[in-house]
Amino acid sequence: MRMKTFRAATSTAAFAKVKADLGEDAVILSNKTVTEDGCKCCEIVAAVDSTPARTAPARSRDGVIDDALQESVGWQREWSQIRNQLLQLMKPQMDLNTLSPKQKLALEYLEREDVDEKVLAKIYCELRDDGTRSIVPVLDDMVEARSMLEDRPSKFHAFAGPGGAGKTTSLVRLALREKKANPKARICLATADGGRGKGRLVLKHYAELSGLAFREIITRDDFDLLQKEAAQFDVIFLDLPGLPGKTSLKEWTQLYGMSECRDMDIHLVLNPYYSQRQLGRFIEKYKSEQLASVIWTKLDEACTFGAILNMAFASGLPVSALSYGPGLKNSIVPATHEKIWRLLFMRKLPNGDIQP
Ligand SMILES: Nc1nc2c(ncn2[C@@H]2O[C@H](COP(=O)(O)OP(=O)(O)O)[C@@H](O)[C@H]2O)c(=O)[nH]1
Ligand SMILES: [Mg+2]
Repeated sequence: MRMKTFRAATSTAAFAKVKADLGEDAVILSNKTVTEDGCKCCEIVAAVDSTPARTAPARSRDGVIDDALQESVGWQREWSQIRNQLLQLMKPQMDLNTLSPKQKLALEYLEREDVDEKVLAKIYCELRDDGTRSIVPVLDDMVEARSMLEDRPSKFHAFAGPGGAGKTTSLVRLALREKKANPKARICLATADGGRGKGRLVLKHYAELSGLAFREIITRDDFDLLQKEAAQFDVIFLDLPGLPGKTSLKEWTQLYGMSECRDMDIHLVLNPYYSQRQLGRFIEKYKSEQLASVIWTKLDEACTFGAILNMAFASGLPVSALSYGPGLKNSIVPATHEKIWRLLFMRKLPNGDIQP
């Protein structure tokens, strides 16, 4: 067993060092806040089995490709073949002419919006036996629209997602909206994204300007403390960092002691122009019982909106908010079915602008 101590400004940064140095199999032995040169930082002690890994013999270039095809992507290839065969079998049955002209047109619109074949097949199956059936209730059953604060009164609302997706901006905007709607609400903005500094400063700035409390989470000790003082707040918005490399949300929330917090909803912030495969990756990376909704941002930069339907179908997650501009004012709204259908069928943003 090889043991090593790592220090960094946040647990996220220290954890990234552990992974880079000791690899994926490293076990965390301790994780605490320490003071170094007068500044708080995170210290992680990690260990790894010291038996040297067997190094693979050098391979020719062709050998490397053969290995790759046989091993890592083998099952993907197999699955994709099975999937294609299934779709081929279904296609003759997916005869759009069996639908009413209105139903057919609606399905063609969705196809234009990059709605996935599996989703189209499901809608087709729901419609084909009843020419009078509108597509709207079928879609209503597929995507749930749920307002974050009204429908699930959790204390902690954490914002997760890839770097640059719009987590910090959405958090600030939703917090300011809540403050405006409920001036007496006791709101806390907390950040666990100390790594690159900018998001942290944005939150601190808006918290100070708007009279909201601000807390910084560097290690699990800070989160423990915030949980202890949670009773003095009505809602705590928590900004999470973009997770490095292969780190999953579950792994990360365990590191900070957040995975045991029963009073926490995590919202996944995504843009509609991520590819279908990328969204599939995110579903894996951010899988968690605490995951409560998707916030769609940068709608104003997208040209199709099928991803909203595809993601709801693949993950079963409701949509809680729609963001359609970089500004802080009038650029995010709670999601409703009507707003989602306007995006999908008319490319109409919540502010009425039509996307080209
Ligand atoms: N056009 C547009 N820009 C956005 C939207 N939401 C966020 N942004 C911008 O995207 C950039 C990254 O946002 P940020 O909240 O820092 O992302 P984070 O890394 O996920 O926290 C910033 O420049 C934001 O102004 C949106 O809905 N539309
Ligand atoms: Mg941020």
